[in-house]
Amino acid sequence: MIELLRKSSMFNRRNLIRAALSLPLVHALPASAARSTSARGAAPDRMARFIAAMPKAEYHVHLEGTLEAEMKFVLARRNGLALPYPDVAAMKASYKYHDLPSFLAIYYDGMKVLLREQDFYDLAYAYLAKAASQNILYTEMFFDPQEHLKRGIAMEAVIGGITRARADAEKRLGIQSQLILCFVRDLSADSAMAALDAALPLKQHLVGVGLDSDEKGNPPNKFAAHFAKARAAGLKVTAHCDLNQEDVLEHLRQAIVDLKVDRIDHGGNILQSPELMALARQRNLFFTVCPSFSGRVRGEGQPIDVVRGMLDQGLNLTINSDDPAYMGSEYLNAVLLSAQQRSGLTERELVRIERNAFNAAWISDERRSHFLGRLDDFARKWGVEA
Ligand code: ES4
Ligand code: ZN
Repeated sequence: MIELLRKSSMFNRRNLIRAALSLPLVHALPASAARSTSARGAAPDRMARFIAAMPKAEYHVHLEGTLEAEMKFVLARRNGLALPYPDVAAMKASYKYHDLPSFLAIYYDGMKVLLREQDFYDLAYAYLAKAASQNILYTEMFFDPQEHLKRGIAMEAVIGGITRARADAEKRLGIQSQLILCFVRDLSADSAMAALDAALPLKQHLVGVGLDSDEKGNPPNKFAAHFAKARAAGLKVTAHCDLNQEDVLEHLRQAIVDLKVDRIDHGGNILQSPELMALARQRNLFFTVCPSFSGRVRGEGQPIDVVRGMLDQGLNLTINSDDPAYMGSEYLNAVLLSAQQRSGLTERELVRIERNAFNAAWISDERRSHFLGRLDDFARKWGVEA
């Protein structure tokens, strides 16, 4: 269990000493983020305990979206930067968005405190420690290097810090992870290619490339050459098809048919296309759904619940936390519990979702069997039939 902070100020002696010693900033996480789901409420019920104890995997988490306000203050101070908010509460109160662009503006502004290799280390280690504390055995994490290159930070510092944190987290906490470089789709195609070229010498630290940020006017095909080059270098390919975006069905079609991606991030609007659903089933495609950000497809009639809809349509969905620091500091256990309540998930369906998650991993068959075995043991112990 992660120790809770006793002082409200993040600039207490302990944190300053920790920063000076370059120790992980995991203890700088807010109490709400550090508390496990099972600790919520006086008498945690079986479902919360079930979700907390279940072996899990996560694929749709933007590392920069795990940058908690508390850590922003620590890093800003360490890097001699001023923040436009007097304290953590005021900063968190500013996290108000109503759509993807208004969310992204806050998210990109927030990451400006990340300057040095150690900052990327601290960011990644804090997320991995949080994930390990929630029984996440394995995660593939996104990062947005173009935003950091723009601020003059070297790709080696970004990937180097995250890679060092991954190694330490595996050694100390047992959590395994890989890294996915995302192209920021609303920047130019040249900027994305420059990022890919800067990253390819470090490709042994990456498992794949992805596509995120503002979708309007930025279809997957804009990145056909980038995806082809990444594939030729041995990397996997995934793409966001965020919910209810302009031309989202065409974006899904391009991703699935033209680019033949290995996975889809979000993708809930596929429920509006029987043809694309048939293709996704045929291809055994996995979807990384984030119900905190995009739980319902808006169509002609009643909004459709994505989690329930995908399960009932026999699509392979996984459930993920996306940008937890900007979504009420809700990490995977809390996200799963909300989804369980909202979408009426049974324990059996929750196990099916995590089985999907281990099947979605870009890992060897041996590692996959090991993780699936852990999940089977869990299901047996809790009396849930496979
Ligand atoms: C994102 Cl939810 C979402 N969609 C697209 N791009 C993103 N970057 C961070 N979170
Ligand atoms: Zn995302």
